[in-house]
Amino acid sequence: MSEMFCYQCQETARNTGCTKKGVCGKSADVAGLQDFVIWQTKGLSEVAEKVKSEGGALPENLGFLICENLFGTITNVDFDPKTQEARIANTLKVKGSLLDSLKDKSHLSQAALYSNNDPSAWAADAKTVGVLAEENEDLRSLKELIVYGLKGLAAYMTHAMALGYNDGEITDFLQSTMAELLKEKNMDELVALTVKTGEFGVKAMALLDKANTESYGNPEITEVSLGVGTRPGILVSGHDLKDFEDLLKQSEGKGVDIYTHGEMLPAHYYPAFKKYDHFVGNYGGSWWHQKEEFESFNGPILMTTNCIVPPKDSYKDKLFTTGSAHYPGCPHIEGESPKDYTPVIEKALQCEPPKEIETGKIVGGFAHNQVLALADTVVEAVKSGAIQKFVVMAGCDGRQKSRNYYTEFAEGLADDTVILTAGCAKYRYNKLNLGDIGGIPRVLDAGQCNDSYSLAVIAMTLQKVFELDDINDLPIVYNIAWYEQKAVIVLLALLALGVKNIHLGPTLPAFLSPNVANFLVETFNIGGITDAESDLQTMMA
Ligand code: SF4
Ligand code: SF3
Repeated sequence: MSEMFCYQCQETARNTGCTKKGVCGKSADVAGLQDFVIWQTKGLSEVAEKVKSEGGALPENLGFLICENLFGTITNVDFDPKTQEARIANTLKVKGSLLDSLKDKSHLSQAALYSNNDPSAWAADAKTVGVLAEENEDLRSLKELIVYGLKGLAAYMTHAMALGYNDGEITDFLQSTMAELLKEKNMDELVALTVKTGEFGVKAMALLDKANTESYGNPEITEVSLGVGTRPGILVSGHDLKDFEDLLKQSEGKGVDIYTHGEMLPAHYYPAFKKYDHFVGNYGGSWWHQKEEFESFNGPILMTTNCIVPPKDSYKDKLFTTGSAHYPGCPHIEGESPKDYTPVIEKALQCEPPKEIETGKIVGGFAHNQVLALADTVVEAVKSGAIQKFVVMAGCDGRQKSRNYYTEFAEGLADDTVILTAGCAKYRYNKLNLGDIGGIPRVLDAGQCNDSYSLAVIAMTLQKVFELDDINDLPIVYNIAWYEQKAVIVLLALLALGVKNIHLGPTLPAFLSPNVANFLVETFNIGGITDAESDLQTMMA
């Protein structure tokens, strides 16, 4: 038996599965503990369903606990065996007290009844409860597709909850679906559950959009500086805007500057953050460049979520994690908002200012409200033929060389096309000078990966304006890059909205069995990618 098995991300070994150590740097121990977290979260969900059926009460924070457990197993979020163990211990505790409250414990699964509190047993027990425990490759494929979608959904819910927004219907769905996955299911039932996961993905992204925009205003067109100032800096990465806001407030007037990295870039687009003079720019590119960029930044880094790359010693003591993000040996900011960021600020004051690695500006802030404010101009440009096509190039970036494809594809697009983007995939082309069409930039960045919701809102609005029956009749091509599980929920959400003909790259997920991949091709006409030149011809025809 292999030491571990994980195939949840695009960079999985040989595009089949990581079996010794993750390509991401995850150890076999942590992989096993994460399998155990998922298994026990299913067990807890099953017990919770049973308590509900008996009319019993559930702890108020159960939805949050399930979200946190799922979030902590997403690629590049939590590399620390200690925190994975703490998640398991807490899950067993909550589950234990729910079990005690049950009148009838018959017909419960092994996951529901498991009660061994000894951490040394978990790694061994994890061997029998991981991905490969489901022997049928098609059932396994669909079950994992659902779990990965739920992981992404849970991450978005965690961010919404941090801003005080919740929706019991969504957390109930998470819980009941995790419980359902312990039951015997046939293909049709799992397909139905997959579709439903996508529908709830739309709801979760809409909720997070509401949370972000009601808390911080609607994103606006914004020029973001890429250069550096003369004061020491703090670099913030990941996706959590609440953490970002707290740090901004606490660091004001302290003699430090705040920069964004990776998926935090869209923080610049929110009106509420523009008032901070010490919020000065974006430093570097997408997540996988961090080893060089975190080193040359000189100051501390705050990782609010994924994507963490195992750090170099040169900045390990300056890499602070918070929330679900953890890395062994890196300092962690504990607690709930407002968290105390004093250690990060103090660390910054001992550091040199960042070393400049580029200069210039990029433009973003084209979320739904801003684009719809420009709707007349956009619609006119489409009607006049100045804009022939939109290309949705949202999703993730990654290390693989083959992702140069996305730069080549963007460069090769005709001058009358506009790229709609969200997520860190944008770093493959957002610094190219692609110009504008009558004042409309040719790259419209809506924000983080969850802001793919904005792209869907824009598409649905255009569908109405042009009075089309089918969203697929719009002049929009979808060429999406994926890496981790948030992209899975974005994909399922787009399918739930009726979007067809999506191209997914740079490779199709290893967790899609040939039959499940065929099903997606036949039902939704999902396709892969080839090379930029050929794809430009076929997709843009
Ligand atoms: Fe491998 Fe990706 Fe799993 Fe990491 S998250 S172990 S790279 S499949
Ligand atoms: Fe990027 Fe990790 Fe997915 Fe949020 S930060 S899109 S890869």
